[in-house]
Amino acid sequence: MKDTKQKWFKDAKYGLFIHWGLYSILAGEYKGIKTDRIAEWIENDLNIPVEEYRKLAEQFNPTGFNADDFVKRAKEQWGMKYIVLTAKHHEGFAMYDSKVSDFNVVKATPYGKDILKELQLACEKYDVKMGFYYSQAQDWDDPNGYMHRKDNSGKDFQKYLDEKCKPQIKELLENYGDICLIWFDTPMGITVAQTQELIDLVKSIQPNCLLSGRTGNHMGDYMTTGDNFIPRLPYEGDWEIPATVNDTWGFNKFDTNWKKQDDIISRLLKIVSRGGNYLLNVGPTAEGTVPEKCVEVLDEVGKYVTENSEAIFGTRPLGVYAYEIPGIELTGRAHKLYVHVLSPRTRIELLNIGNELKGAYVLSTGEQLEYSTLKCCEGDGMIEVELPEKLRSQKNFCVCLE
Ligand code: JFZ
Repeated sequence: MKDTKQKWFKDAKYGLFIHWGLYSILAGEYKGIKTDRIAEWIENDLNIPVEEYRKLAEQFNPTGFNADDFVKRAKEQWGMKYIVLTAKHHEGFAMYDSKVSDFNVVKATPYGKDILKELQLACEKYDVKMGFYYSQAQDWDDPNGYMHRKDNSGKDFQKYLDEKCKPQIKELLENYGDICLIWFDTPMGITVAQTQELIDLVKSIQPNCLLSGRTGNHMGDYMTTGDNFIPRLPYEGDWEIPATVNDTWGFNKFDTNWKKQDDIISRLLKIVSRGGNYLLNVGPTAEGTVPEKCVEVLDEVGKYVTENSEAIFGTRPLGVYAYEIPGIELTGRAHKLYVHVLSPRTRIELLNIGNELKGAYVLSTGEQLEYSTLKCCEGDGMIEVELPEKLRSQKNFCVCLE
């Protein structure tokens, strides 16, 4: 079991993942050929020569990006507590001012500004925690970086670690304020000793910086589940689910399979009730904006999250999964059970969660509700909350039981 021993992580519940890089320019298509996989993998999947891929940097000019708006929206409108940007994805391109490699946003693009720095300043202004994603093993740009499903023989992986990976991580930890976590990813081919080198480096600079479950060899600080995976039962310890709103991470102009707001709300609550954090991704366009449809969904989810924040943030996992009541999700903290009503109903019936109740009310308005309890035997029983007429046709509200 992994324990971060960090309250912020246990309380955070909902964060924003941002996959953004040169792949956002291609947006799922290269020379008329569409990729049938996730968009940020296009270089690897369509075998784009490194020299050609590098040239994309000359087109990267996201003038529509405004870090301040972005972070403000994530915090105030979407209700998210932390942000994780791809500082370097598998493509090897740094979204910050790196002295280690010129293949970075400041040196190689007409934009010329340090995106991570802009994000850091906005995160500090709005009091949002910032972390970054860093692909520690795969680097398709570096001659010694790992490449998936390609011939890696003859590469000097340690050289890549020593000359690019570690120096870049050092830069990132020294120049961008407090980093809440590093999202290392897909530790292909990395040994226990090499993983330890990375961990030692990170902790020597920022001892409180957490490391994702994909740091390698089960040596991260918390567990990272498979993408979009919702466990049936609570997991022990601290964990996080990386997830998409559509089916890709990096922007793909052909992927319009946006999950519905109700689906995202229900996923978030299932994850929260089982003790995890939901790291939900947006893939900005090459212009630096988030697709309108995606914003609409996140805005709607955000309304629920901000109206019912007490029932989400700082809650602790429940052990009542026998109660998979259709249309209801439960979250809780000491002496409070939050009943999230996600489809219309006339009453809430809960079996075997105890029978002592001090009150029942609509969380967002404080409106008191009629309830009754039934005692079968000691410690057993039923709670019934009758919903008033006007609430019976409604969904997406939360009832607090004290
Ligand atoms: C990785 C990346 O390759 C991908 O581009 C994206 O960044 C995503 C968040 O992470 O892909 C993975 C890695 C591990 C699993 C799934 C996708 N997994 O263990 O299920």
